[in-house]
Amino acid sequence: MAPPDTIAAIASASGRGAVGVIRLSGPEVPRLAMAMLGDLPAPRTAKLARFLDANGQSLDQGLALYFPAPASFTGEEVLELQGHGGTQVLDLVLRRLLELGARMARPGEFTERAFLNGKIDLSQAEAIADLIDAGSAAAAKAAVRSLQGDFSARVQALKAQLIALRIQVEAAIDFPDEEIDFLADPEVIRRITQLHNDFDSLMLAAHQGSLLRDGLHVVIAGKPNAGKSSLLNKLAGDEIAIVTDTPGTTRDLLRQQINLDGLPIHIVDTAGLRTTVDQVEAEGIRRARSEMTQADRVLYIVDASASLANAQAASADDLSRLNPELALLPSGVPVSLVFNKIDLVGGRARVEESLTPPRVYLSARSGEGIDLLRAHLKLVAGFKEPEAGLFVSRRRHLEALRRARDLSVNAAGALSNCGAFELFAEDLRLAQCALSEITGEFSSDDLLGEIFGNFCIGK
Ligand SMILES: Nc1nc2c(ncn2[C@@H]2O[C@H](COP(=O)(O)OP(=O)(O)O)[C@@H](O)[C@H]2O)c(=O)[nH]1
Ligand SMILES: [Mg+2]
Repeated sequence: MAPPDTIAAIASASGRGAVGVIRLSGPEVPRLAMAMLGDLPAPRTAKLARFLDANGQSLDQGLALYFPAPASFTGEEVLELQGHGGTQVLDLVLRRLLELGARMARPGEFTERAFLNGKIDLSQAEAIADLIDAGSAAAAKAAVRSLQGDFSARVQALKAQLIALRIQVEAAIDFPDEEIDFLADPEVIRRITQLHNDFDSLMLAAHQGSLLRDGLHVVIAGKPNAGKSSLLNKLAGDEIAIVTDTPGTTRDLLRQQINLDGLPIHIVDTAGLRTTVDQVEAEGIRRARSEMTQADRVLYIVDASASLANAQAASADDLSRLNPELALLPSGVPVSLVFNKIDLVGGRARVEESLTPPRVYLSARSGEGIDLLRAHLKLVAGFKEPEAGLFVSRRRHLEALRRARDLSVNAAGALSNCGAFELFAEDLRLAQCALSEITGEFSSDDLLGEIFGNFCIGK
């Protein structure tokens, strides 16, 4: 492989700021520092320096920090220049560095180099992006924990358990005389049980961690005038959607993100479902439907005052007779029924979790029952109040964990049903590979490109 080149980027946010940071990483750093500063600063010591142009004139002055390889963020030679945070002055310094032979860094390239040089594993690299993008304090705290390696450590612990079991069974394959002992060994049974318990608890924690990051995608649907846009506004605490009593007001999809005690909820308000000759409205309805297929949950709003004389007593049959659109909701997407406008029928705000689908009775106008809907959303997401020790994780991690867990359950089955040692060992090996995908010991270039491509430049 060709030796890495030296990359440079403005690492601070774009725009005007008190301080602007330029970062450099690669083997050419000492030469570039000499040219730019006239001197190589002492390692890991802040040095006040002038940043020079080709003629030795000052472009700026600020602090220079030099981190010799391998004790740096990327594991390479690193120089950080902290100058004034104006767009022009930062550009001038950056341009001079490019002139001297540095190359503009791609998004996430510093972090990618840190990963490739073994400074952090892949889930830690992802945690850096998650920390920067965190939408709530809880998500930020969880991302820091992942960055510090809490999640990786739990994955590594599972891997160690898999390896210990493999060693034991492979010994039994090599020394067939001991087979009988192995199967009856209470230690092996105990280890398998322990492994499955640990998988379950890590998956539970990872699920919470991915909720913190990705949240719940909720689509509000229903007939025109049921109060969908009013509900969006109430949940968001703002007048985001236009509310009128003219049916068919909402046509475009309206998106809004709210935060329920750390759980991000991505809400989409949609055009009311009905048959229409209006082309624009019809397109809105088509988009509403397609949005629903991707939702984690559809809130189907029923106007309790119009659709049903007595919403409280409505049976499932009444409901589907009066709301034929209900049958058209995409299958496989969980639905909650929201009976709105209870203020008009003198109803009481409440929630019925045990019905299928569950029902919430509220008034989007008065706000009565909105707290019940919020609690309902947290419940259906399986979200608990963020506890200490939570870490952030991604869908990709959950999938890999699920695959590894299923393989280890298979393995145990193969062992207890037919004493198939080879199958057992092979399934455990595959489970181990699945876990390695999380930390990045096995990862395709495509995956790396996707992960680091979503970073900001300079990170
Ligand atoms: N009394 C009452 N009126 C409501 C309630 N929610 C919405 N409305 C009214 O119903 C009409 C339609 O509301 P809107 O939110 O635009 O419905 P959408 O077409 O489903 O988006 C408006 O006049 C709202 O003020 C409610 O809870 N109680
Ligand atoms: Mg609307």
